[in-house]
Amino acid sequence: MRFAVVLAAAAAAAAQSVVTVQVGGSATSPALLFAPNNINATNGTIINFQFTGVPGNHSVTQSTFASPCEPAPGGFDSGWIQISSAPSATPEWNVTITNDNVPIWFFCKQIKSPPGPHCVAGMVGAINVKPGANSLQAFEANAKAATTVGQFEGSGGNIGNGASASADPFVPSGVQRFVGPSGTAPPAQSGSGSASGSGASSTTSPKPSAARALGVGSALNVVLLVGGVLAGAAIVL
Ligand SMILES: *[C@@H]1O[C@H](CO)[C@@H](O)[C@H](O)[C@H]1NC(C)=O
Ligand SMILES: *[C@@H]1O[C@H](CO)[C@@H](O)[C@H](O)[C@H]1NC(C)=O
Ligand SMILES: *[C@@H]1O[C@H](CO)[C@@H](O)[C@H](O)[C@H]1NC(C)=O
Ligand SMILES: *[C@@H]1O[C@H](CO)[C@@H](O)[C@H](O)[C@H]1NC(C)=O
Ligand SMILES: [Cu+2]
Repeated sequence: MRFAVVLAAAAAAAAQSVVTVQVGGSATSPALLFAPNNINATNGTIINFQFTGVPGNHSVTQSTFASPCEPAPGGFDSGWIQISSAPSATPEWNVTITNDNVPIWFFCKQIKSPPGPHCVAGMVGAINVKPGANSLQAFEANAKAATTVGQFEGSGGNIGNGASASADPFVPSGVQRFVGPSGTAPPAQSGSGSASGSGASSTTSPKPSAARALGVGSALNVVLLVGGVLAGAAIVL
Protein backbone atom coordinates (compact mmCIF):
# COMPACT_ATOMS: atom_id res chain seq x y z
CA MET A 1 0.00 0.00 0.00
CA ARG A 2 2.69 2.45 1.06
CA PHE A 3 4.70 1.44 -1.99
CA ALA A 4 1.74 2.19 -4.25
CA VAL A 5 1.37 5.64 -2.71
CA VAL A 6 5.04 6.38 -3.27
CA LEU A 7 4.76 5.21 -6.88
CA ALA A 8 1.71 7.38 -7.42
CA ALA A 9 3.51 10.38 -5.97
CA ALA A 10 6.50 9.75 -8.22
CA ALA A 11 4.24 9.46 -11.25
CA ALA A 12 2.50 12.70 -10.33
CA ALA A 13 5.84 14.46 -10.00
CA ALA A 14 7.02 13.15 -13.34
CA ALA A 15 3.79 14.21 -14.95
CA GLN A 16 3.78 17.69 -13.43
CA SER A 17 2.81 19.90 -16.27
CA VAL A 18 4.18 23.31 -17.05
CA VAL A 19 2.38 26.10 -18.84
CA THR A 20 4.67 28.85 -20.06
CA VAL A 21 3.27 32.36 -20.20
CA GLN A 22 5.15 35.19 -21.87
CA VAL A 23 5.02 38.46 -19.98
CA GLY A 24 5.31 41.62 -22.06
CA GLY A 25 5.63 40.22 -25.56
CA SER A 26 9.03 39.26 -26.93
CA ALA A 27 12.52 40.68 -27.26
CA THR A 28 11.77 41.78 -30.78
CA SER A 29 8.20 42.80 -30.18
CA PRO A 30 7.52 44.03 -26.64
CA ALA A 31 3.83 44.43 -25.91
CA LEU A 32 1.43 45.02 -23.04
CA LEU A 33 0.13 41.51 -22.73
CA PHE A 34 0.40 38.05 -21.24
CA ALA A 35 0.48 35.22 -23.79
CA PRO A 36 -1.46 33.06 -23.44
CA ASN A 37 -3.78 35.01 -21.13
CA ASN A 38 -6.48 32.36 -20.76
CA ILE A 39 -5.26 29.18 -19.13
CA ASN A 40 -6.73 25.99 -17.72
CA ALA A 41 -4.43 24.31 -15.24
CA THR A 42 -5.04 21.54 -12.72
CA ASN A 43 -3.62 21.28 -9.21
CA GLY A 44 0.16 20.99 -9.28
CA THR A 45 0.59 22.60 -12.68
CA ILE A 46 3.41 25.12 -12.79
CA ILE A 47 2.63 28.39 -14.50
CA ASN A 48 6.05 29.45 -15.70
CA PHE A 49 5.87 33.21 -16.23
CA GLN A 50 8.74 34.30 -18.47
CA PHE A 51 9.47 37.99 -18.59
CA THR A 52 10.33 38.03 -22.28
CA GLY A 53 9.47 41.59 -23.27
CA VAL A 54 12.56 43.76 -23.82
CA PRO A 55 12.47 46.49 -22.82
CA GLY A 56 9.93 45.65 -20.16
CA ASN A 57 8.93 46.55 -16.64
CA HIS A 58 6.03 44.32 -15.70
CA SER A 59 4.50 42.46 -12.80
CA VAL A 60 2.32 39.40 -12.40
CA THR A 61 -0.08 40.41 -9.65
CA GLN A 62 -3.19 38.59 -8.52
CA SER A 63 -6.38 40.62 -8.38
CA THR A 64 -10.06 39.82 -8.21
CA PHE A 65 -12.73 39.79 -10.88
CA ALA A 66 -14.40 42.82 -9.30
CA SER A 67 -11.21 44.90 -9.01
CA PRO A 68 -9.00 43.81 -11.90
CA CYS A 69 -6.25 46.38 -11.35
CA GLU A 70 -5.88 46.18 -7.56
CA PRO A 71 -3.69 43.62 -5.78
CA ALA A 72 -6.02 41.12 -4.12
CA PRO A 73 -5.93 40.62 -0.36
CA GLY A 74 -3.69 37.62 0.14
CA GLY A 75 -2.85 37.55 -3.56
CA PHE A 76 0.45 36.62 -5.17
CA ASP A 77 2.68 39.33 -6.60
CA SER A 78 5.98 39.09 -8.47
CA GLY A 79 6.86 42.75 -7.97
CA TRP A 80 8.04 44.72 -11.02
CA ILE A 81 10.72 43.12 -13.16
CA GLN A 82 12.63 45.79 -15.04
CA ILE A 83 14.50 44.69 -18.14
CA SER A 84 16.20 47.55 -19.94
CA SER A 85 18.27 45.65 -22.47
CA ALA A 86 18.84 42.04 -23.46
CA PRO A 87 19.34 40.16 -20.18
CA SER A 88 21.88 37.38 -19.65
CA ALA A 89 18.96 35.02 -19.09
CA THR A 90 15.19 35.33 -19.10
CA PRO A 91 13.75 36.32 -15.72
CA GLU A 92 11.01 33.91 -14.70
CA TRP A 93 8.62 33.08 -11.91
CA ASN A 94 6.96 29.75 -11.22
CA VAL A 95 3.53 29.80 -9.67
CA THR A 96 1.96 26.43 -8.88
CA ILE A 97 -1.79 25.84 -8.92
CA THR A 98 -3.04 24.80 -5.48
CA ASN A 99 -6.79 25.00 -6.06
CA ASP A 100 -8.16 24.52 -9.54
CA ASN A 101 -11.71 25.04 -8.31
CA VAL A 102 -11.30 28.79 -8.12
CA PRO A 103 -10.64 31.17 -10.98
CA ILE A 104 -7.39 33.12 -10.65
CA TRP A 105 -7.33 36.65 -12.05
CA PHE A 106 -4.09 38.59 -12.55
CA PHE A 107 -2.76 41.82 -14.04
CA CYS A 108 0.37 43.92 -14.53
CA LYS A 109 0.51 46.85 -12.11
CA GLN A 110 2.96 49.02 -14.07
CA ILE A 111 1.69 52.61 -14.45
CA LYS A 112 4.74 54.53 -15.69
CA SER A 113 3.96 57.00 -18.39
CA PRO A 114 4.40 56.55 -21.30
CA PRO A 115 2.62 54.39 -22.12
CA GLY A 116 0.64 54.47 -18.84
CA PRO A 117 -1.18 51.79 -16.91
CA HIS A 118 -0.64 48.40 -18.47
CA CYS A 119 -3.70 46.92 -16.75
CA VAL A 120 -5.95 49.44 -18.41
CA ALA A 121 -4.34 48.64 -21.75
CA GLY A 122 -5.57 45.09 -21.21
CA MET A 123 -2.48 43.48 -19.68
CA VAL A 124 -4.51 40.97 -17.71
CA GLY A 125 -5.02 37.23 -17.65
CA ALA A 126 -6.93 34.45 -15.98
CA ILE A 127 -6.49 30.85 -14.97
CA ASN A 128 -9.35 28.37 -14.61
CA VAL A 129 -12.18 30.60 -15.73
CA LYS A 130 -15.37 28.61 -15.24
CA PRO A 131 -17.80 28.20 -18.14
CA GLY A 132 -21.00 30.14 -17.53
CA ALA A 133 -19.43 32.26 -14.79
CA ASN A 134 -17.33 35.45 -14.90
CA SER A 135 -15.53 35.53 -18.24
CA LEU A 136 -12.08 36.77 -19.20
CA GLN A 137 -13.76 39.14 -21.65
CA ALA A 138 -15.76 40.73 -18.81
CA PHE A 139 -12.61 40.91 -16.65
CA GLU A 140 -10.75 42.66 -19.49
CA ALA A 141 -13.60 45.09 -19.93
CA ASN A 142 -13.52 45.86 -16.20
CA ALA A 143 -9.76 46.40 -16.40
CA LYS A 144 -10.07 48.80 -19.32
CA ALA A 145 -12.61 50.78 -17.33
CA ALA A 146 -10.54 50.88 -14.14
CA THR A 147 -9.76 54.31 -12.73
CA THR A 148 -7.03 53.28 -10.32
CA VAL A 149 -4.17 50.82 -10.40
CA GLY A 150 -2.89 49.64 -7.03
CA GLN A 151 0.84 50.05 -6.51
CA PHE A 152 1.26 48.31 -3.18
CA GLU A 153 2.68 44.82 -2.93
CA GLY A 154 0.07 42.07 -3.10
CA SER A 155 -0.16 41.00 0.51
CA GLY A 156 0.47 37.36 -0.30
CA GLY A 157 3.81 37.89 -2.06
CA ASN A 158 4.70 34.39 -3.14
CA ILE A 159 1.53 32.98 -1.61
CA GLY A 160 -1.69 33.56 -3.46
CA ASN A 161 -5.30 32.46 -3.55
CA GLY A 162 -5.45 29.21 -5.50
CA ALA A 163 -1.83 29.39 -6.63
CA SER A 164 1.51 30.00 -4.94
CA ALA A 165 5.20 30.28 -5.74
CA SER A 166 7.82 28.51 -3.70
CA ALA A 167 10.47 31.13 -4.43
CA ASP A 168 10.89 34.74 -5.49
CA PRO A 169 11.23 35.42 -9.21
CA PHE A 170 14.56 34.47 -10.77
CA VAL A 171 16.34 37.72 -11.57
CA PRO A 172 19.46 37.40 -13.74
CA SER A 173 22.19 40.03 -13.77
CA GLY A 174 21.22 43.19 -15.59
CA VAL A 175 17.62 42.86 -14.46
CA GLN A 176 16.15 44.67 -11.47
CA ARG A 177 13.20 43.77 -9.31
CA PHE A 178 11.15 46.37 -7.44
CA VAL A 179 8.78 45.48 -4.64
CA GLY A 180 6.02 47.88 -3.68
CA PRO A 181 5.15 48.87 -0.13
CA SER A 182 2.68 46.66 1.63
CA GLY A 183 -0.77 48.06 1.93
CA THR A 184 -4.38 47.59 1.11
CA ALA A 185 -6.64 48.68 -1.69
CA PRO A 186 -7.93 52.24 -1.62
CA PRO A 187 -11.62 52.58 -0.94
CA ALA A 188 -13.83 51.92 -3.93
CA GLN A 189 -14.34 55.00 -6.03
CA SER A 190 -17.64 56.36 -7.13
CA GLY A 191 -18.17 58.51 -10.17
CA SER A 192 -16.19 61.71 -10.47
CA GLY A 193 -15.66 62.59 -6.86
CA SER A 194 -12.51 61.95 -4.93
CA ALA A 195 -11.81 59.52 -2.23
CA SER A 196 -9.12 59.14 0.33
CA GLY A 197 -8.33 56.58 2.91
CA SER A 198 -5.65 55.95 5.45
CA GLY A 199 -2.34 55.66 3.69
CA ALA A 200 -3.73 55.68 0.20
CA SER A 201 -5.94 58.01 -1.71
CA SER A 202 -7.20 58.42 -5.17
CA THR A 203 -8.65 61.20 -7.21
CA THR A 204 -10.56 61.54 -10.38
CA SER A 205 -10.79 64.55 -12.65
CA PRO A 206 -12.91 65.38 -15.66
CA LYS A 207 -10.84 64.71 -18.73
CA PRO A 208 -7.10 64.29 -18.54
CA SER A 209 -5.60 63.72 -21.97
CA ALA A 210 -3.17 61.11 -20.78
CA ALA A 211 -2.78 58.79 -17.90
CA ARG A 212 -0.75 60.27 -15.11
CA ALA A 213 0.45 59.13 -11.79
CA LEU A 214 -0.72 61.17 -8.85
CA GLY A 215 1.71 61.41 -6.01
CA VAL A 216 -0.32 61.44 -2.84
CA GLY A 217 2.42 61.96 -0.36
CA SER A 218 3.07 58.32 0.18
CA ALA A 219 4.34 55.47 -1.88
CA LEU A 220 0.85 54.08 -2.13
CA ASN A 221 0.06 55.95 -5.26
CA VAL A 222 -2.79 55.20 -7.50
CA VAL A 223 -3.09 56.39 -11.02
CA LEU A 224 -5.74 58.37 -12.70
CA LEU A 225 -6.61 57.65 -16.22
CA VAL A 226 -9.25 57.71 -18.87
CA GLY A 227 -10.32 54.89 -21.07
CA GLY A 228 -8.76 54.75 -24.46
CA VAL A 229 -5.76 56.99 -23.82
CA LEU A 230 -3.36 54.16 -24.26
CA ALA A 231 -4.14 53.38 -27.85
CA GLY A 232 -1.20 54.19 -30.04
CA ALA A 233 1.27 54.62 -27.22
CA ALA A 234 4.67 53.93 -28.66
CA ILE A 235 6.89 53.28 -25.70
CA VAL A 236 6.49 49.99 -23.98
CA LEU A 237 8.05 49.49 -20.60
C1 LIG B 1 -11.17 25.57 -19.86
O1 LIG B 1 -12.00 24.50 -19.58
C2 LIG B 1 -13.38 24.79 -19.75
C3 LIG B 1 -14.15 23.55 -19.35
O2 LIG B 1 -14.05 23.35 -18.00
C4 LIG B 1 -13.68 25.18 -21.18
O3 LIG B 1 -15.02 25.57 -21.30
C5 LIG B 1 -12.79 26.36 -21.55
O4 LIG B 1 -12.97 26.66 -22.93
C6 LIG B 1 -11.34 26.03 -21.29
N1 LIG B 1 -10.54 27.24 -21.52
C7 LIG B 1 -9.41 27.23 -22.22
C8 LIG B 1 -8.70 28.52 -22.31
O5 LIG B 1 -8.96 26.21 -22.72
C1 LIG C 1 10.16 50.05 -13.24
O1 LIG C 1 9.02 50.09 -12.43
C2 LIG C 1 9.30 50.43 -11.08
C3 LIG C 1 7.96 50.41 -10.34
O2 LIG C 1 7.05 51.27 -10.96
C4 LIG C 1 9.93 51.80 -10.99
O3 LIG C 1 10.28 52.08 -9.66
C5 LIG C 1 11.17 51.85 -11.88
O4 LIG C 1 11.68 53.16 -11.90
C6 LIG C 1 10.79 51.42 -13.29
N1 LIG C 1 11.97 51.45 -14.13
C7 LIG C 1 12.07 52.23 -15.21
C8 LIG C 1 13.33 52.13 -16.01
O5 LIG C 1 11.19 52.99 -15.55
C1 LIG D 1 -7.42 20.86 -6.06
O1 LIG D 1 -7.06 21.22 -4.74
C2 LIG D 1 -8.12 21.87 -4.03
C3 LIG D 1 -7.56 22.33 -2.70
O2 LIG D 1 -7.02 21.27 -1.98
C4 LIG D 1 -9.30 20.92 -3.89
O3 LIG D 1 -10.36 21.59 -3.22
C5 LIG D 1 -9.75 20.50 -5.27
O4 LIG D 1 -10.78 19.56 -5.19
C6 LIG D 1 -8.58 19.90 -6.04
N1 LIG D 1 -9.02 19.62 -7.41
C7 LIG D 1 -9.12 18.39 -7.87
C8 LIG D 1 -9.58 18.27 -9.31
O5 LIG D 1 -8.88 17.40 -7.21
C1 LIG E 1 10.44 26.72 -13.07
O1 LIG E 1 9.92 25.45 -13.36
C2 LIG E 1 10.54 24.83 -14.48
C3 LIG E 1 9.78 23.55 -14.76
O2 LIG E 1 9.82 22.69 -13.65
C4 LIG E 1 12.01 24.60 -14.17
O3 LIG E 1 12.65 24.04 -15.30
C5 LIG E 1 12.66 25.93 -13.84
O4 LIG E 1 14.00 25.73 -13.42
C6 LIG E 1 11.91 26.63 -12.71
N1 LIG E 1 12.47 27.96 -12.54
C7 LIG E 1 12.69 28.50 -11.35
C8 LIG E 1 13.27 29.86 -11.32
O5 LIG E 1 12.42 27.92 -10.31
CU1 LIG F 1 3.19 45.43 -17.78
